[in-house]
Amino acid sequence: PKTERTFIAVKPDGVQRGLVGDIIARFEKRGYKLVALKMEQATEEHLKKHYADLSAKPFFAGLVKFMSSGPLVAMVWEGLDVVKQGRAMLGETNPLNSKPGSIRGDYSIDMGRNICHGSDSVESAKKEIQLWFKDSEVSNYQRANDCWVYE
Ligand code: DAT
Ligand code: MG
Repeated sequence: PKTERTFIAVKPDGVQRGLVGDIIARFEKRGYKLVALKMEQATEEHLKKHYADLSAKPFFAGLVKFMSSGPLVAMVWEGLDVVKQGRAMLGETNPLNSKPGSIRGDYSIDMGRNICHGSDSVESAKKEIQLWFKDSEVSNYQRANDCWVYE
């Protein structure tokens, strides 16, 4: 359970707005462990795979275009319940429904500029991590302070 992993991305708007450090800091301070990170300008082809479940939606083309419009920061975070907790830390899909204290609730207004992505289930996290990272790009390491994060 402590080794559950989730895929978190700072979208191109979050990168442009200088929010990468803040978003990383929130996961670090919570106690989660960073196991993979890269900056990448993803292709539309890649993003169509990432958002395949949404391909029938009217906003799909615009979403893929926006997500490919600049570099994003892709990450894998590890820890207890990190998929669900990560979603809670991001806030709701619509920033207007996101509570202050969440990333979207603190930094965004518009659904199409909600600055971050997080896997919505353990299953989709597995798929997304495989889509964005090679096995060799994900680090396995022990953190010396884990005994101060987990009982
Ligand atoms: P989330 O990113 O919270 O997992 P999602 O997977 O349903 O939300 O949709 C992916 C992204 O697509 C979302 O972050 C913003 C955009 N989006 C979702 N619903 C939308 C809508 N009704 N209109 C415009 N953009 C939308
Ligand atoms: Mg989603």
